[in-house]
Amino acid sequence: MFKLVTHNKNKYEEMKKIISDLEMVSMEYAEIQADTLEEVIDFSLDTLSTVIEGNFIIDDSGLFIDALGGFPGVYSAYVFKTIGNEGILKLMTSESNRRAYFKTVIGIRFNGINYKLVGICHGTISTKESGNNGFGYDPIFVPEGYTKSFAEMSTEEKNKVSHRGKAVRKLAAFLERFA
Ligand code: ITT
Repeated sequence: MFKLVTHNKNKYEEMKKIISDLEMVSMEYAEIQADTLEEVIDFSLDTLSTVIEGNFIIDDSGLFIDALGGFPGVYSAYVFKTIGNEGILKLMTSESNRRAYFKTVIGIRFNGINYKLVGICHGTISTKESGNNGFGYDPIFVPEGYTKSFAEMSTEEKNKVSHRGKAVRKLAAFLERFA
């Protein structure tokens, strides 16, 4: 069993579909303020290693919107809690460039060493929310090559193209080889 440290059950459920050998350690931990997800991951792996025994993984993700200079990016959790999807759609009113991408960085603490795996999914911000599946920004994000949002997809369908799905498949290969 490999430990995923998160307080976000949705992340765990998506990952568990790809790596069944995953255990959720439910913990909300403070993150540093930094310019990149990678820096946040490095810091979190180091601090968590003082309280979590043995090997574990974490996931830090964000939505990067072109027209907003990459916002909400590393602030995705806070922005979702405060202005939410409605607020993002308002900021995007009358914006014709709707390109955006989701990025997941998976941090692995393995035998005392930090590793990072990245997954990116390009797409667009829709003009209204649609769908009830998934979580977070899923109702307003339409992945490239699709006409429906992540929230209108099953977990399996989302995993096929999503940032997290891509990063978790790399994690599966890592674990198969080294764990
Ligand atoms: P942790 O305990 O794992 O940190 P979190 O929810 O705080 O859980 P993040 O720090 O990675 O997670 O915050 C990213 C935010 O971006 C998160 O709160 C979601 O609202 C959103 N998000 C992340 N992945 C997403 C996805 O696959 N689809 C939609 N929204 C997502």
